[in-house]
Amino acid sequence: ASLGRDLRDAIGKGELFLQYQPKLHLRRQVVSGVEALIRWRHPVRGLVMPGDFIALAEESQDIVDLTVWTIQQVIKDQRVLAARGHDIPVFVNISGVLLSDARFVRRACALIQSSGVKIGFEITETAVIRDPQSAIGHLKRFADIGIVIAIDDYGAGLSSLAYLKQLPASELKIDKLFVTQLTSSNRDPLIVRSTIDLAHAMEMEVVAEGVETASALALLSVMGCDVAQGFLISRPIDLPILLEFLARDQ
Ligand code: G
Ligand code: G
Ligand code: NA
Ligand code: MN
Repeated sequence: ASLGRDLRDAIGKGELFLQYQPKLHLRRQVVSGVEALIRWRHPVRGLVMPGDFIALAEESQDIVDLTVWTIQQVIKDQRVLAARGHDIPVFVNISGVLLSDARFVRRACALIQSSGVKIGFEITETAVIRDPQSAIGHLKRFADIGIVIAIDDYGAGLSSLAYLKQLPASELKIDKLFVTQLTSSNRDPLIVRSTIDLAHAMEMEVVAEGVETASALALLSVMGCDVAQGFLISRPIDLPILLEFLARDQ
């Protein structure tokens, strides 16, 4: 059987689940948000990672139901976090195809607005370039109802400063491509520092992804990076483990 066909049933069968990766605020030394990452417990193939099924879901339109399910799950889980005293935004990755889908935008806004929970969306610039007018308009609607917009994988895809300056984003995530070898590369530190300066000039917070070493974390702090995410801080983890991690963190 094909993975794509199985995916259609996976949501109803409860085979999808979320893990959460903390985002550490460097000056405040607190977890200021978490990113939700989807996984699929396939009955035959075992654990399937999003890299192996998100593209299929985008082709088949199953991405709509998958993302609505993710938002609903995140709303439940964010309430659990808030009840334990961790009222921090949970970020959902939003596929580019959904940014020009007016029906999805209405559903997502309705769910999130009525929930009252803190949610962010991570979107790539490549997604915006596909249909800029529509994407930028929809992102403004998200931002207007309090959804935090983060630009994901900055520097790794199709990028245009002409669009970047129009996006209602408050967070810029530097791609891990520039971060994982930060302290052993000649050019990565130059790229990271100039990206931090650019983001700050546009009044955005900067998140470095792919922070794997203490030396990278130290250099990012010196460079004025605001938030760090990566295996050094924590791998993506299940909600109960996240709650333990946050309890230790206080
Ligand atoms: O967790 P992992 O490193 O395997 O994630 C791989 C990719 O899958 C990342 O690019 C991430 O943005 C994407 N991804 C994870 N969860 C979701 C999701 O819920 N929706 C979408 N569209 N992409 C996701
Ligand atoms: O495209 P996106 O940025 O959403 O991808 C997130 C992916 O990056 C997740 O699959 C996650 O498992 C992975 N990831 C998170 N932290 C690290 C890290 O420190 N190093 C590497 N190599 N990958 C990471
Ligand atoms: Na992401
Ligand atoms: Mn990313």
